Amino acid sequence: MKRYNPTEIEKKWQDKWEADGTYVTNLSDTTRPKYYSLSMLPGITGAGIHIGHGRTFQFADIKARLKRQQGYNVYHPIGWDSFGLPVENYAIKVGKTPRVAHDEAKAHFIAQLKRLGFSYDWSKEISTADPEYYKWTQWIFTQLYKHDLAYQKEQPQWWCDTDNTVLANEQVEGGKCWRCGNPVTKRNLKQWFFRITAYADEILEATDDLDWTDMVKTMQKNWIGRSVGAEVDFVVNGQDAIITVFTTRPDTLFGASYVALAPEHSLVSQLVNADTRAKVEAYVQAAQQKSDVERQENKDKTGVFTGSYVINPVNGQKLPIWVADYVLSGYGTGAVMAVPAHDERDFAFAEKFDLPIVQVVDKPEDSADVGCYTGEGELINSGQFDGTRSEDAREQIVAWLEQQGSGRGKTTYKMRDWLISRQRYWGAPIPMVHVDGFEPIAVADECLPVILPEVENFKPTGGNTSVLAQVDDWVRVWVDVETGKTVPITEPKPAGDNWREGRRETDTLDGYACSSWYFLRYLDPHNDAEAWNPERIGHWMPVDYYNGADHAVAHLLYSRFWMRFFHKLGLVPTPEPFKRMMYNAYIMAPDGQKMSKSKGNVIDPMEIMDSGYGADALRVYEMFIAPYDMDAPWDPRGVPGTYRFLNRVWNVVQEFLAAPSSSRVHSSLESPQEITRERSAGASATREPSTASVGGGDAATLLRLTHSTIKKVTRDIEDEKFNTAVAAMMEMVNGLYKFKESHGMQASETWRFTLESLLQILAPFAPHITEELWRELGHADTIHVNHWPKWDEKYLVSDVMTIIVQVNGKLRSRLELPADIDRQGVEETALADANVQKFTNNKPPKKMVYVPGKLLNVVI
Ligand code: ANZ
Repeated sequence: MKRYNPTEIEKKWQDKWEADGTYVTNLSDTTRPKYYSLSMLPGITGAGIHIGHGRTFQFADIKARLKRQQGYNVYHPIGWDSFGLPVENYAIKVGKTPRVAHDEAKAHFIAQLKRLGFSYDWSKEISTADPEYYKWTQWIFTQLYKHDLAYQKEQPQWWCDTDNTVLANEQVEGGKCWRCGNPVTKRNLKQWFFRITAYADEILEATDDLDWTDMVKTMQKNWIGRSVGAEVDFVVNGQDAIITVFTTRPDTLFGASYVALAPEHSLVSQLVNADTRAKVEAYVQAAQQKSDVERQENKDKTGVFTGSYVINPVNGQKLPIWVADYVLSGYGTGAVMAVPAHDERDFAFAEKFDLPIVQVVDKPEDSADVGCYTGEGELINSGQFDGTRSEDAREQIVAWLEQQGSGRGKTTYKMRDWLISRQRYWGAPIPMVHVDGFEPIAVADECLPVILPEVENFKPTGGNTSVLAQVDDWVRVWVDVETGKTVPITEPKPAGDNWREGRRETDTLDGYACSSWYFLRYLDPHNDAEAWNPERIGHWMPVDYYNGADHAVAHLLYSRFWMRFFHKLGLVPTPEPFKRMMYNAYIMAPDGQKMSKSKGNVIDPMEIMDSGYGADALRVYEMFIAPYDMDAPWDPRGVPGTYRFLNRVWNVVQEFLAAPSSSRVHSSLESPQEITRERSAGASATREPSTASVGGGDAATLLRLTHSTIKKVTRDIEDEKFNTAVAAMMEMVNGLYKFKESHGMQASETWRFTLESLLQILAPFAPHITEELWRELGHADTIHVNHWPKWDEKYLVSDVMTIIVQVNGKLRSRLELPADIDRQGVEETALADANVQKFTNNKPPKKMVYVPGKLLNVVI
């Protein structure tokens, strides 16, 4: 019998698939239903992928394979997130240019992905650092600029001293840089932003309806952080100044006992007096050393009184104005009205500084809150609003304030505009030109791309610009201030009044910009006249299945923002890019820790495949290891286990091929090989045999097992329950071996149907072995296209029956019994049943009356 040798067959089929273009998609074919399955664009790093990444890629591959086998026109592309910090930092580490370091690392990536047998359409590969690609990233930038969604602003920005660049809010995690983990500081800089906040409401409102992993949806909503409330104006006592606060609880306005300003608030300096000035200034300075996170987490509240007061618009009360660092300058108005009785931070502050605590919302008697009550209730101590429910009072008090001209309804967001410029070399140049006395000028479409110049030394200097600022011939440029057309400075100045000397923008785009639209370019990757053809992508968008294990906030928010923008321009058919988005959990190292190079616990898929187990055994274990959303430690015994399973699949098919043919079925044929020849000449679909082929009830057992497994695996892949799909196939194979032991193996139609179905449902998980065996069974075409078995419910009807048991004519019990149980079996089970025994008291029955399949009456 031939032995299973993955090393031999896997390479063979990978080459054959490539030669045949098995996974190449005809994007213009709109006659079949489409399925667009995508893994998040891989970022290139030196180390290549480990088995955790491999698993993440595999989810979208399996979904693609299922649909391809089901007859869909499936698109499963691959490409590279080539620009950005990770690649540039890697290049610095290995002492090569980013381009060279990237290309070398990419070659290793490709080798890994190909060995793993992913069904990518390699003919449409893209890279975000190719000029043909970033030309269109730049074009999108100019479109955003022309629609007032890209702008420049000077303000304090997050700055990472290690990576020498500014960072977006989304790239600062707990006060630390997302890449290097070092604490960030702030620098005052003029930077480019995308106005994502203009889309905050739209994006937020569409989030609930998305068919996405809940955790990701929640993270998106929290990041946008919409708060509905009001702004209230407090007049400063004795000054011509107003302090506006943002509050989500205007219903508590009568309970305000002080107002607190962020240390950075612009009014602070004018509220101090000779006595307080020095103390306040010292406090403000100290606060600037702390990060927002520290300021918010700090339990011990700090603050200082300014010496001034405001007037509460609802009751004319004088309230002291404090400066406190728990109030953040970047949120709301940077000022709060403090209500210690109903807000915990204000409560802690009031206790510490001995400020009044006035309860204005009655707390329910059963409330467990001590000191401060943050829930809803009836208003008290609130003048004309006493007795009103706090939920209703919010609206009424805002209406009253609006009438008085001292407040208004207001919605705020935690999300800030998207900071997109970077002071680093390795990115798409921002396609803008500066000319004194003019607004920044967008480079004309026909002058794109603005090519990233080659430089000797690309390393960041730590200054406020990228090294591009030193490439004088590139920075200086002739520009038509009207049209944005550009001509190199080394050429003569063109004739005409509009031509000036300008300076190119020297910041580059953050990598996140490049990866916010790649799923559109995939659909039209070689188009050099436009970013994509709207008609063509009209058929293919949205992405049907999107998978990743990272970027739950930034990448998905940015992509949704751009997609909505394109939708408004009429360039895409839907406002949302990803129909179904799944976020998978991590594979941990065998020691239970996160896999990382620094911990030395990374497992390279190549190692496992090279040791002779092959890609299929690895792939099957990657899915079997755990549910997709549960972190799981890698078990070194896992792959040997799935390898044994695949061996059993291999061997049972070999036995079938060697088995004597069942004369009843194929009386005219000699051997399975001949059956095979007949089949491959005809229809490729597996014919369903009649129950008679292996003989009555025996065949029914095989068919039931097969149909129920087809159903389970189909449903499980649809629901991303990949691990239980594998378990079901393992059970099926165990069942086949048991059946074989008791009934023997025959080259029957039933066995053929069973084994071919098994190969078909296993194919997405183990594409190589299934292809090999499928061909051995005589098929001339690939198993991976148009071959998914259908189950027939008729084989799944339950084979149990319900028998009603009476004692002396009264219903006492119901028994679920196998349909083929005989009368004696029914009687014995009934007499042993606890409910029955309660009434028979173990006395032997006088007689028993049995209505077959329905009822047993025990007479005592
Ligand atoms: C009075 C009040 C009474 C508040 C009460 C809460 C409870 P979210 O939900 O996160 O939007 N706040 C406003 N601006 C702030 C800032 N810049 N820094 C720190 N805190 C700020 O929170 C809104 C609430 O946080 C606002 O409502 C305000 O306190 C505070 F019983 O106003 B509240």
